[in-house]
Amino acid sequence: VAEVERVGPIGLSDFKARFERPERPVVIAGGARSLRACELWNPAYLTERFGSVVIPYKLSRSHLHPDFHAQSLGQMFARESSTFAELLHAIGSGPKEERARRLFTGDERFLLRRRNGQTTIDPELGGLLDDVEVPELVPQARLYTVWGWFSGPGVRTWLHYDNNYCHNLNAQITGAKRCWLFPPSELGKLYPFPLAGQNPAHNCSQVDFEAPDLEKFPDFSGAERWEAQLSAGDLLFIPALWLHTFFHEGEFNSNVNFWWKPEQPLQSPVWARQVLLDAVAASGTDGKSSSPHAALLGALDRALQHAHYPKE
Ligand SMILES: O=C(O)CCC(=O)C(=O)O
Repeated sequence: VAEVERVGPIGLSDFKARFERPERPVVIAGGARSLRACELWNPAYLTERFGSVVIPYKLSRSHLHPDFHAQSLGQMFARESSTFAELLHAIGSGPKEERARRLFTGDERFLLRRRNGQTTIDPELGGLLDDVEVPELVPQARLYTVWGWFSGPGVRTWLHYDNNYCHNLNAQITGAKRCWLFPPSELGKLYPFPLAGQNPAHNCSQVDFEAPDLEKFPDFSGAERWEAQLSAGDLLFIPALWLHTFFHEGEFNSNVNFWWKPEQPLQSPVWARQVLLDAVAASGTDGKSSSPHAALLGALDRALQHAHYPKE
C-alpha cells in the first residue's frame, strides 16, 4: 500500500511533468480552495438555488454503489427521482444506513460535456458551475466532461475504472472522502466483470473490498494499492484508467470532477481491454453470455487483462 503524494500549490508545467505525463496520482492540498463553491455550498444554499429541480439519483439497497450483491441487475442499477431539495433532505437527516442509500452523480445528469468542439451544459444544473471554475491544470481544449457528486456519510462507490480513457481531476468541495487507487497494470488481480459474462459492468471489479472472497479472487490481496485522504478544498488527480473506489466520510459530501483526454495515453491492460470492449460493442457482436463467441471473447478479455506494457 502506498500513500498518494500530497503537494501544495503546483504550476501547470510541474504538474504535467511530474504527474500528468507519467500518469501518477497526486493530491493537491487546498488546490480547490479558491473555488467559490467551497465557501457557498451547503444544503441550505443549494436548496435555495436549485431545490425545485427534479433530478434522478442512484438508490441502492445498501451503502454500496452499485451493490453487486443485489439479486438482479435492476436492483443493482436502481434509480429514483425527486426534487434536489428532497434529495438533500434525505441524505442529510435520518438513520445513517438510509442516508447512504442515495447518491447523485453526473451519470444521472452531467453538468457539462464537450464533444467535437460542441459544449452542452445542463440547463437546470449548469448553474452550479457559476461557483466552480475549471481548474487551470485542466487543459480547456481537451476538456471532456464535468460531473457533480452529492452524498451523505457512509456511501462507498464500488471499485471501477472510468471507461472514457480520460484523466480526472476531482475537487472535494465539502465533506471528506478516502480513496483507494490501483494502477491499470493491476487489472488482472482485480477481476473485472468479464466480457460475455452475466454482468455488463465490465469496468467494475467483482471483488467486494469490504469482504473480499480470497478463495474466488486469490490474486486480489497482492494488488498494488494507493490511498488518498481528501478534505474540503483538496484536488485529487486520478490518471486515466486507474481503478478507484471512494469511501464517503463527511456529513455532506460534494465534489465536482473534470475529465480530459490525455495527450499521449499510456498503454496498459485496462487500455487494451477497453479497446476490445469498445470494438465488440461497435461491431454489433453480441458480448453477452449467450453469444456464440462467448468462449473466445472471455479468453481474449482474460489475455488482455494480464498483458504487460510496454512490450519488451
Ligand atoms: O466520489 C466517488 O465516490 C467516486 C468518484 C469517481 O468515481 C470519479 O471521480 O470518477
